Amino acid sequence: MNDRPNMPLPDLYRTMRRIRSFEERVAELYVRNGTAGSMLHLSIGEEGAAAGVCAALRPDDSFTTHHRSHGIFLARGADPNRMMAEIAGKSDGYCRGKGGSMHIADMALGHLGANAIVGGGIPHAVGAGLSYRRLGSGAVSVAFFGDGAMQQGVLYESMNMAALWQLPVLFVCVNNQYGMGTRIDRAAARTDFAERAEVFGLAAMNVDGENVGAVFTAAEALIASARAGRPGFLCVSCFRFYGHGRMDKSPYRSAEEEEAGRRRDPLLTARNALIERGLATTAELDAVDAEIANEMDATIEFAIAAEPPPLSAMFDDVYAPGEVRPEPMRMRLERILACT
Ligand SMILES: Cc1ncc(C[n+]2csc(CCOP(=O)(O)OP(=O)(O)O)c2C)c(N)n1
Ligand SMILES: [Mg+2]
Repeated sequence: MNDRPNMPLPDLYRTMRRIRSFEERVAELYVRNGTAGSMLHLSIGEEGAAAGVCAALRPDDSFTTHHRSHGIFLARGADPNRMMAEIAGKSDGYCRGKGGSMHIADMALGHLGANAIVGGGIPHAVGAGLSYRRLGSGAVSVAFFGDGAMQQGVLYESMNMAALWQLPVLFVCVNNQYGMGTRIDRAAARTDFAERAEVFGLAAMNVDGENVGAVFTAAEALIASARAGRPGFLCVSCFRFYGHGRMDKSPYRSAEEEEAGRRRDPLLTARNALIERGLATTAELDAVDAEIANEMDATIEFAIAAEPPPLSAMFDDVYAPGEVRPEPMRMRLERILACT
């Protein structure tokens, strides 16, 4: 664990606990048939990446994420009620229930959008970086993505452009070792990702996501560098504790691999470090966990009680005001049937 005096380890622990607790309730909502759609990607085991990087951001910074992103937005300060409502497809959600788990966005907190296309959000962060540079705003944009995106051409175009134009951008690869059922060493010829980013001229680091303090320290340095005009790349290695999505029982991983992976638990490691350093007692940390469990329990009730968006609002916020909206399916069918 890192020893920097300004490292907010108790806060980082709290953020990670809030993410895990929230994700456990997302799984519960799914089992209770309360989620909109079946595609849910939990980030349990990956909390160190979200908490460590987001703690190093400024309020005016922005970010884009991949599809496994509830934790990143929570670490940024998202309201868990509004997030759970979005996952449940309710109108109290961040995108009025129309984005769902994989398409949450919120300009107020600088969330430029989660994206279900592997690598899809990366160039958006570069675009944001370009605008910050031209406006001289001093802000940084972060692109979060999985190791699957390391094999996508769009990442390399984006890294090149960011390096060439010296944009305030940080690329963060959350390397959970798998893209669905494919282990990284079956998809990548070389798995040292910082080495790849370095040749583009980025300031690049690999860090162990089990150690949230190390993630924070690395992110802080790389974000400062990006702000000063040298973009960065951070690869955070971690283990996805559960399947790719809620339907995936990970048949491609052995019980031994799962057990060893789950021992790399960033929460447990931070908890032990807090106790060893005398920064918190077991009882205090148990109280933090219990308080967070209560807060997150309430998100399920909030999401279930919230209203779904009315059918009449289907195209609101989807089409620009004044734009011609598509003819509703029923009217279209009636028109076609009337002609026959
Ligand atoms: C361009 C593209 N190709 C394939 C898919 C299907 N797909 C969805 S998630 C995923 C795996 C992504 O793995 P990774 O980037 O490592 O993220 P993780 O799920 O591990 O968090 C794939 C192949 C997709 N969404 N987009
Ligand atoms: Mg992955």
